[in-house]
Amino acid sequence: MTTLETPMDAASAAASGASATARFHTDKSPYDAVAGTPPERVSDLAREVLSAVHDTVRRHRVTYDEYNALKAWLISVGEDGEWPLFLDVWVEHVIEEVATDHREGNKGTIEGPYYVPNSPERGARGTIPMRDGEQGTPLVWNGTITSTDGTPLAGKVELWHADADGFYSQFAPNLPEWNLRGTFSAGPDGAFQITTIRPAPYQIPTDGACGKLIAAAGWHAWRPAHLHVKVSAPGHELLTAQLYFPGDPHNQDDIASAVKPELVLEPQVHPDGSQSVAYSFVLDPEKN
Ligand code: MBD
Ligand code: FE
Repeated sequence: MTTLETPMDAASAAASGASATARFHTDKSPYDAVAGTPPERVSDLAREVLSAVHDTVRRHRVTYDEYNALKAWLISVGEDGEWPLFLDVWVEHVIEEVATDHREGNKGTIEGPYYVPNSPERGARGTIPMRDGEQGTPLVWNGTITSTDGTPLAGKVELWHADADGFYSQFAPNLPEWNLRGTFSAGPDGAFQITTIRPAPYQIPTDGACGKLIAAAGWHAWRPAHLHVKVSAPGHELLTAQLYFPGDPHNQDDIASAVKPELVLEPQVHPDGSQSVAYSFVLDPEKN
């Protein structure tokens, strides 16, 4: 893929936001998939969202000063490139819930703003791209991909995650392009083994518009440490998920509301300090 032309001299909300917005625009037009939406549906959705806003204004007697602050803040969400961040943190979890509530296979969760397709291929057993001396606890992950009927699937696991400082390559400065991003292809037995490091808990940028809302509301900005995956196989529904680590305090109060008990790993700690974990995926056949 093409390198995103975004200045990133320092890890700032505007820089990671601009990268996430640029990344979103490199995907095919999001409008194409909804080109056939009837006006009645557009009207219903827009009306109901606006009614919810009107009700809130009436119930809380929202003032002109508050209305002007809202305008300024909404403008700054765009200026900081933080619409992907805002939507994925505070809205996507319900979209995902509705989109996947028919599934019998693995639970999934939100994608978030930092996925990049076509990460380097590492085969069925391999190490994710990382720097020499990459900080963080080594983690070896064994798993399989099967269909809901137990058939092994020669599927793919795309894995991406933050480093030990909580930074994602291509969205924070001074990281190799594909750091901690890799694609693993299971063999006919459905088995894969991935070597990586444990990521750190992740604080969403505090110096942009989303951070301003969090501070003004007295919330916190943390997500628990997590591994992002997309798991795919021919004839099966794409699974987008995140995996979490036990004991992370933010498993209880994730700012993005994306933790599910089925997605919490049970790693084993070895005498040398490294860790290993087993976690497998069951994919739902596509229905047509
Ligand atoms: C992340 O790393 C993330 O996974 C989500 C959902 C939002 C912001 C940053
Ligand atoms: Fe993330």
